[in-house]
Amino acid sequence: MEVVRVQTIATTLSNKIDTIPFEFIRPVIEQPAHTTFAGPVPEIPTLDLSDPDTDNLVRTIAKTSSEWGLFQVVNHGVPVDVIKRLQSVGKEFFELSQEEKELYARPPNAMSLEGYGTKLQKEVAGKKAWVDYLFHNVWPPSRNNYKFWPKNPSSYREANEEYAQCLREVVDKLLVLLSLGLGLERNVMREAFGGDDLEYLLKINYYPPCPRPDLALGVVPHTDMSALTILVPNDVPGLQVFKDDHWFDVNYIPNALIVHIGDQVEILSNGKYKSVYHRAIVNKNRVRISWPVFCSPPSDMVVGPLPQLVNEENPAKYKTKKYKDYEYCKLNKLPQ
Ligand SMILES: O=C(O)CCC(=O)C(=O)O
Repeated sequence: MEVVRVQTIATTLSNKIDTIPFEFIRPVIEQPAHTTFAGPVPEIPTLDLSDPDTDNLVRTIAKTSSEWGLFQVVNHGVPVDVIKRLQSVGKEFFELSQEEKELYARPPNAMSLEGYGTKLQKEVAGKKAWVDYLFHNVWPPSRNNYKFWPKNPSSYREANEEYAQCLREVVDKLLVLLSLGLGLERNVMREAFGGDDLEYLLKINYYPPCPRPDLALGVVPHTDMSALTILVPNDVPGLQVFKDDHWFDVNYIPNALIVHIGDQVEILSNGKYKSVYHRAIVNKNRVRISWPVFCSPPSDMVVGPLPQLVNEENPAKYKTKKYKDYEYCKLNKLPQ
């Protein structure tokens, strides 16, 4: 069965004002217009990785990872040009003809998430999100399936490989700071997630302009099943985070990396760090694009609360299981 992409629907609607198909209209309790916090947004911490005061970095990352589960990173060492190239080739891919994009379509019922236009989870009441995707692994090279990497533009592969290389250094630094923030040795988290075998899955979210952004959602509320997710958006805001019963906008900081604490870090830390509950809203006039990279343990890696963090007063709050079993339950909405 042919799937109609949101980008195609948006183009067809562009001459009509103020209408979107019924299946994109969220129930009132989910609609951004009714649920976005309207007052001054409390500041979500920013981590300056060039800060020579490691104790300060550790304190900041531990506090924001416990309170928000999200922070932005500046002076992270990923050159601006590398980010710009990643964004430029991704945008060019989505501007190709529909026919050319479909060459990379995720095969129906595939086990892997990789491919174009995929829908990750079944939604309640048949509702749809206002977004198209491209997913493919970017690290380690042995996990890359280049049939899902666009050949056009021709620099797509180089730009993505370059970005993945740079990101590895940032992720390693963040895992050290997160370990120190729990009073652990510096390499504990990195090793617990597989060390050099940590896997990086890139997703490009393409949110076309939406005639009724007040009624639709780009990505529905969720936490990430990864250990960490590192995201770069284009300059159109849209990411929102849920805290203290409110949906807050995450502000756009040019060239910053947005870091989500994922479920595996929450589990490993036995709940000290929080996996961030978040969603994405869409824009009336402008295309929003985001590039999250989900950094996850290899599928056979067993993850559970670290024994160093569990005792009689603090019993384990989560099951210990293989990452692939966690992923299966999460994708199929089964209890963990
Ligand atoms: O686009 C964004 O800012 C958020 C994307 C996201 O949460 C996701 O793709 O899982």
